[in-house]
Amino acid sequence: MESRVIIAVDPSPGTSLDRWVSLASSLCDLVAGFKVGLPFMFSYGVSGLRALRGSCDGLLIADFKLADVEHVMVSTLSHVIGYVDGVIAHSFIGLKGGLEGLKGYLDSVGVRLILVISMSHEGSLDVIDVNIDRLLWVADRLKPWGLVAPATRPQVISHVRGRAPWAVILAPGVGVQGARPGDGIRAGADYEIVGRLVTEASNPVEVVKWINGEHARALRERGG
Ligand code: BMP
Repeated sequence: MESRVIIAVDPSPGTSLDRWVSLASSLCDLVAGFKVGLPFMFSYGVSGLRALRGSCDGLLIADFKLADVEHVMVSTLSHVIGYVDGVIAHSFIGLKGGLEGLKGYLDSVGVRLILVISMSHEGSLDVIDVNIDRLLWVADRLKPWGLVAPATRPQVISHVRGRAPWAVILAPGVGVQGARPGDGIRAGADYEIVGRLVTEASNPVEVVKWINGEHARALRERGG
């Protein structure tokens, strides 16, 4: 079975790049890929991203949670676009002058767009989740490759799965944030994003093997 795990690489200050490059090499055959965000970019810059890319040929996702006007998002991404397979943006910025242009740019360079539909923290209920059907409308108009929905609220994943059968669903919140490995997959996600549960483990390889086993069980339980 192909792994459904995407590792979130979120270095705390002072961590060496070598640590992440060797982690990525050691996990490469066991995971679907890796996701980096602003902590990684501020710590190691574009050369760090290039080094991570070189350490594993799995999926590499730039998670800058973009939420700006089109030309600023495109200009931001132009620095990293040669090294990543996917990019995460917020869906609430809407289509005209925002996501339409971003999608056009990413299509032209063969990089996948992933939109945030709901987040794993409680604050997502304040604004984002009460507008979830509108955000799904944005996604439906654009048909990005992927959508983010929280493993911490599996009922939201089921809702997104029902409304967007065409989407690859990525579910964060597994481990430290409270969801158990498999919760997201069981609810209809394709991948679970896992950070500290793996990256702070004394034996990341064993933890990933365990998560892969839980995912296999979740897939059997959901019948797929
Ligand atoms: P951890 O598994 O260590 O809690 O990390 C979660 C990762 O998923 C982080 O990289 C974070 O940016 C990301 N994430 C999240 O936690 N909740 C969301 O709703 C969306 C995310 O991308």
